[in-house]
Amino acid sequence: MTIKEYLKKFEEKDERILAKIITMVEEEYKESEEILRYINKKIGKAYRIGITGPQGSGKSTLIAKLTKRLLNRYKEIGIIACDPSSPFSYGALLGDRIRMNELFLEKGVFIRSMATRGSLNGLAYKTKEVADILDAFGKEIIIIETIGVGQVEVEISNLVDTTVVVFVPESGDGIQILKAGLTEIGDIFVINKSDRIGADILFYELKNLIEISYQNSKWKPPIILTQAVNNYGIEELEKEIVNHYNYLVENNLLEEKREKAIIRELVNNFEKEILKILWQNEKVRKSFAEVSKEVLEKKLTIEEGIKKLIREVKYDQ
Ligand SMILES: Nc1nc2c(ncn2[C@@H]2O[C@H](COP(=O)(O)OP(=O)(O)O)[C@@H](O)[C@H]2O)c(=O)[nH]1
Ligand SMILES: [Mg+2]
Repeated sequence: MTIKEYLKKFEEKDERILAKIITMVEEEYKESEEILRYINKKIGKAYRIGITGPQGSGKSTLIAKLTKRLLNRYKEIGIIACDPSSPFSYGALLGDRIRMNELFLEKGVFIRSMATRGSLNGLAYKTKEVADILDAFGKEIIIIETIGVGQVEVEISNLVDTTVVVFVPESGDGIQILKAGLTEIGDIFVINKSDRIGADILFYELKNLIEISYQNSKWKPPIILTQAVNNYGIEELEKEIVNHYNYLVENNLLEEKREKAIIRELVNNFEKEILKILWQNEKVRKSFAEVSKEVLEKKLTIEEGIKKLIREVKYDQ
């Protein structure tokens, strides 16, 4: 099949072709650029929700239950699960497969697992692109699951409209991270496994931290106690997601948030490419080797070495 034929079937909502298209982009086939250009004008309709938190906190279970509820209102839902070990196609992520199993049978629900191997931040390498493809395909809601406490939340919050941060009573680390100031990421906080002891204490601890961290923010994130396995609290989670969506729309923040994220993406990728070009340059590499030697031999300080390198890079232009 030619790429044109693929895209035609994509247009006709063929989910097998959707899976194939995702693989082509994920694995950087040569058609990838044409695919991304094709979908570029079709994105922006889907609402994107990020669910992040420690491994085993119940994210997949929550997503399965939430999706069931959302299906009362939406026909097309896409789920991306970033797993640290291996991609779905290799048979890993069995846990997620079992928990989300019932969803596989639901019409309109498309689940994709992505490996995070090799990526630094717990986010799979092409997550944004895959979300864009699902959006262009016609998914109305896209849910992205990522593991992690810390940097990952920052990354995921750049990709989605609403970020849900999940804690469990035993995840003490999470609170430490929050205290370290990485808070203003979550739009909604969830304490899952609230059937366990410690949920109340965690609730008040979180509440205090959020009140401080978000005191200058117009949006005050709610904290929801859930028990995903028992389907408890899911209705409230859905309600709060809708509240956050309404807040963004009523304050004209949705477009702004999305535009900022695109520009951030442009800057990040531009910088990455510039670095690549820089290190591919023979002269730069040669100067760097020379300067390194001089620095090691104490002929230059590190500062002097950098100045010399910058002079040579500039001169090279
Ligand atoms: N006790 C209890 N266990 C839960 C709850 N929600 C999920 N679990 C269990 O926690 C384990 C990890 O769940 P999973 O959804 O795979 O977590 P993930 O790694 O965050 O996606 C599974 O055995 C779930 O059945 C809950 O509310 N209470
Ligand atoms: Mg999971």
